[in-house]
Amino acid sequence: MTGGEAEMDRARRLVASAERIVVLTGAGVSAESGVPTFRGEDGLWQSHRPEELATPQAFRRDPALVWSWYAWRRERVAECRPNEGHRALARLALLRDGVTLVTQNVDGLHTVAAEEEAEKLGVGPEPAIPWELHGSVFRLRCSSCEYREEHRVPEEPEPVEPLHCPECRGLLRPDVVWFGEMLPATALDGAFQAAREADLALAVGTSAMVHPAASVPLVTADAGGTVLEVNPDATPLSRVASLALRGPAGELLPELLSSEVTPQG
Ligand code: BV8
Ligand code: ZN
Repeated sequence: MTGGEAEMDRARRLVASAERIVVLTGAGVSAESGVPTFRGEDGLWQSHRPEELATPQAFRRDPALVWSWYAWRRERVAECRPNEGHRALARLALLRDGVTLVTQNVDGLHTVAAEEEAEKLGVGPEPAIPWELHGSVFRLRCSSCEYREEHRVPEEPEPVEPLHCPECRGLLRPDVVWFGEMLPATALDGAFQAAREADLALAVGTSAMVHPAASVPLVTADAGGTVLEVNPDATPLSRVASLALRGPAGELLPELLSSEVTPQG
């Protein structure tokens, strides 16, 4: 058995013996779907710095620039499909109790995978719908009142100026969490509750640099649980991980979870 096979074997045994699993995903889980990551060489933030775009100050300073960056990302993501990594995670959550998916991603691909895999299994998608800690580019909210709406990519090209709220005429903005903004309390509580109760945390495709999201696996480790990292590169989480599978999630997750997600029958 090669090193990689021995690691995979150990990782599969960790998953099989876990009672409760919390999974934290980052942009890396969507890389093989063609969604650019943030900090990689083709990352979104090579052309722009996060402070320029993913902050409320940037939106106040130049709403059209920030709006059009998100419109461009929505159009990019709308062409992307869940990959086998998303699907393996969705099937794990649908077929096993005690699995909670948590994502930092705003691309909605875990939810598409949940709905499609649940349809195939003839079950409801709820167990595989992730806590979206940083929101979604496919939802808009008003920057002045509580108004929110789903926002799919329209047929015609998106306007470059932000839309206005039908309730108060305020500027609509992407329903994502910008730097310096609070994370949605329900998602944050759900994620950290699951992390405290988990005996295994999977950290998949995240550079583990953005907090408080990156702390989810740390909470499991602090509570005596095990951390398993799936990432081609090492990250700040690697030091608390008992095991790391160094490679692409789209290949490693189906292999890691195959025995868990083949419908018994
Ligand atoms: C808050 C939404 C407080 C918008 C995003 C100093 C120290 C610690 C913290 C801070 C600090 N200074 C400031 C802070 C707080 C700040 C923060 O953490 N900053 C960091 C950068 C230092 N956090 C915040 O501001 C948060 N809010 O703290 O509020 C507060 C308190 C009281 C009152 C008010 C406020 C809000 C953070 C949310 C920011 N929003 N996104 C948008 O998407 O445009 S963050 C952004 O980064 C994305 O959400 C993304 O998900 C997240 C993390 O990035 P990753 O997902 O990890 O992606 P990345 O490209 O970095 O890495 C990809 C990984 O995948 C790599 O490791 C790569 O190796 C791997 N990979 C590549 N290919 C594959 C792969 N893995 C597997 N398979 C592959 N094929
Ligand atoms: Zn409004």
